Amino acid sequence: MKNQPLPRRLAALLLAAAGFLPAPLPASEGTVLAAAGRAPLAADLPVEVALLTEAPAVPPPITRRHPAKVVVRLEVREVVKRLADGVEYTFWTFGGNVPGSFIRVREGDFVEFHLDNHPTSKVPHNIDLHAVTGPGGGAASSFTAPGHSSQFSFTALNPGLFVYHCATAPVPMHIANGMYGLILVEPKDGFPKVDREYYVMQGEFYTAGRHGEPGLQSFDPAKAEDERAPYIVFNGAVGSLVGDRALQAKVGETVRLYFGVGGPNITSSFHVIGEIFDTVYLEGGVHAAQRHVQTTMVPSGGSTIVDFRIDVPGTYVLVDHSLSRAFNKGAIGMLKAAGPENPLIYSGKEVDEVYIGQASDAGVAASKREAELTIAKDKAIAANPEIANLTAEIRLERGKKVFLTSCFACHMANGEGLPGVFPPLAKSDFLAADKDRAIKAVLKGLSGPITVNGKPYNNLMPPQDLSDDQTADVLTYVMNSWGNAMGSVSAADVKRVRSDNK
Ligand code: HEC
Ligand SMILES: [Cu+2]
Repeated sequence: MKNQPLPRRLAALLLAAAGFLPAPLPASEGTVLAAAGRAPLAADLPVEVALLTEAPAVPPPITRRHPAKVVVRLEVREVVKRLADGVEYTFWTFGGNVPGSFIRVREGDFVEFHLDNHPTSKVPHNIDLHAVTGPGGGAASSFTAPGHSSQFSFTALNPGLFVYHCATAPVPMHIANGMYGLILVEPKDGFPKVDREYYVMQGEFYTAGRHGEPGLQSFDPAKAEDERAPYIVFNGAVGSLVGDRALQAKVGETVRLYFGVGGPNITSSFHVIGEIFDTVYLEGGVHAAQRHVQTTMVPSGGSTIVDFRIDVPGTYVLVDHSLSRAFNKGAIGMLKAAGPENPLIYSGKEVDEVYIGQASDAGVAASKREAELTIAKDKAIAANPEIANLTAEIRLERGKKVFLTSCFACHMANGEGLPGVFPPLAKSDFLAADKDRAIKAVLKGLSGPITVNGKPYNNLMPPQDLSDDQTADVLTYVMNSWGNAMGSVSAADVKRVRSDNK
């Protein structure tokens, strides 16, 4: 999804929305109120399903001029994704991405909020929306165990741009893993129209490894306590707004950024290099409180709305102007504006490559080429029979060790299982028939009636807490032991099955 061009993504979302949004109701706010003769009750309100978007897209402005009951469905998912080139992290997300899905409602709307926690989640989560008036902002009513769903409602009394986040203990850890997003409560009469709206959020990641250290990184609680973040980024990853993923605009257009800071700890000195914010809605309030601003301070758990007009073409660079964060930790993004030059305003020359370093076109091209070469190298190594044999042998020995720790208690050291209780892995037709199903059994467990080599089993295998590599190794071992010759499983296979949340 992340790599799809924006317009296509938005178009897909709009199409999806068209299918389930009810036709707009003719009633104006006045008639709804008058018909009821009192403040409208939720039951009187027309019902809408909120259209949620993935950053940097923003749902379209609300055009209705009356309150509605808006149903919001947000799903928490724990997913492994890219944090930087070669670096991965297990993100805890509202909707599958960091930041969480953008929610847009109108002042006075009655919001029926559903929080689903995907069954593959490891821990419970909840949500505290700063737009909610009431203790905990929804947190107490939304505590949701994996595989469960909870519901609460609130009236969006105050317009503005609000942060939402998980508030399950340890709260800083849940937020540091990516559990934050923005909810916009549009004022009754809306905001002034602009040509483009984008969603950007800053947050920091406390990885065990240093910045750039490759591999799957774990959360480091000591670094979080000391606020020593190796990564400070926009939209959940280094480079999520550069190269092909840069924000787009044209000369003469007005752009609005809905910008928030998830934190959990670090305040942003938000700045766009080469632009001046024509209007800043300070702290995400609804008053165009300041004009002609260079840098605006955004607290952790806070937001801002900035509007500016693009006068000359080129690349505008979004940064946290606490600049080590931009140039060393990742807080750098781009807005690319196409259109005719205007030498009266600016005499020209594109932003200097030396200046933006890795985020420049040359840097982005280098990253892409590096990724291609790494794939080519892995292919070349895999194609070398000697290396391939040694790799396979290492993998079998490693897999045997995993088997002897995690599987043999039930499936027995010789893979024969236990009649009627634990099915055999030796010569198992069930195992041979479907590799992905076997991976899934190890990752997510298996229960219910199955038939193995003609014999029925109806028992429960608990999920095995193994890494992608360990899972690949143990299954490869199983598939090549006790007379089995069923091929092999790679870490990439496991990763694919793990992230396939069905
Ligand atoms: C606590 C006991 C237990 C452990 C530990 C266990 N399993 Fe299982 N496994 C089962 C049971 C029970 C079933 C059948 C589940 C059912 O009836 O639906 C099963 C089914 C399977 C199946 C599919 C059926 C077949 O025979 O082909 C595979 C493959 C499998 N296990 C592999 C593994 C591997 C690999 C490990 C170690 C990483 C492992 N299991 C650990 C109990 C266990
Ligand atoms: Cu959480």
